[in-house]
Amino acid sequence: MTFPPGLISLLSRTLRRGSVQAGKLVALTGAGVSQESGLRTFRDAQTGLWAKHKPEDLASPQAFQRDPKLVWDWYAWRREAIKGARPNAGHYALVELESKIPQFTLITQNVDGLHRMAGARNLLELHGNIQRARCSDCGTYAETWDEDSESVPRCEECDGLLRPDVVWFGESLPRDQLEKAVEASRACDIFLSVGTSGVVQPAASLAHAAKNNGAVVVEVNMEPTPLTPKVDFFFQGKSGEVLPALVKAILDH
Ligand code: BV8
Ligand code: ZN
Repeated sequence: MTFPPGLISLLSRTLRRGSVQAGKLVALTGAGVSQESGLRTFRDAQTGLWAKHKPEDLASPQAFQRDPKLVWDWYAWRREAIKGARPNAGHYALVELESKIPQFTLITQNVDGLHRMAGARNLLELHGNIQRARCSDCGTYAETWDEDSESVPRCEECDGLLRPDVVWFGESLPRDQLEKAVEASRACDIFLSVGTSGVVQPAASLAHAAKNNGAVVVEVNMEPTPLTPKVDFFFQGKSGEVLPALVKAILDH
């Protein structure tokens, strides 16, 4: 895969090059990055029992209110699917980039925990993490719970129903994570949008915040998205192939 020389020299300037002031890079990832770890993207059709449900109809406080067991079981099914998943070359390429760029922020919409598993450090999980659960009444985090129980596990503190520690549609994002994400996006020199359909707000607004503040925006995706017409560079392809090639081109520069 070849990249425009202008992009490579720009990207290589963000690396630690002696005392030269390194640039700031932000990477935003979506479900497409996890797809090559065998995980279905959010838009992919669901299978089996879940085929008749749209994710947006299950990932909401209203759905949990209406049928907590159905929603809890959907997340238990997704945790089961994630159990065998391992980070792929795309996750590791971002970790390598982070190790070379002093000011690197990874913002993910994914709730599968694969970036953390790959070794990402400066990571903002905008939509939470499916491996964590908290009480839907008092907010106490639960470290463990009986995954096989016939009913939705309950909080040890107040006996409230546990819920996955993710951000549902109609819920606000964790303030500190969102504030840090907006600040990093506004201040960065390069914004990398990878494997996201750019539909879900407010995450989808981060690339525009970067662009409006003078950043060069690079998109890697299997297909064009609503962001594509606004980016400076668009690479159509699998993130697990494009990202390692991009990192190699920068480090060989
Ligand atoms: C909120 C956790 C304030 C749960 C998720 C404007 C402002 C604020 C809110 C809104 C707004 N407009 C609309 C809203 C409401 C809503 C929203 O955005 N709706 C959409 C549908 C229009 N937003 C919210 O409700 C947010 N809350 O803003 O609070 C508020 C409060 C009250 C009322 C209003 C506002 C909360 C949003 C968070 C929802 N939670 N996840 C769970 O996972 O169960 S979002 C969920 O969907 C995922 O986390 C992910 O972020 C998102 C799916 O997006 P992607 O990651 O992009 O995945 P997708 O499948 O869409 O695309 C994958 C892409 O990868 C594709 O383009 C594909 O081509 C590509 N691809 C596939 N394979 C590969 C690949 N690319 C490269 N390589 C490959 N191998
Ligand atoms: Zn509780």
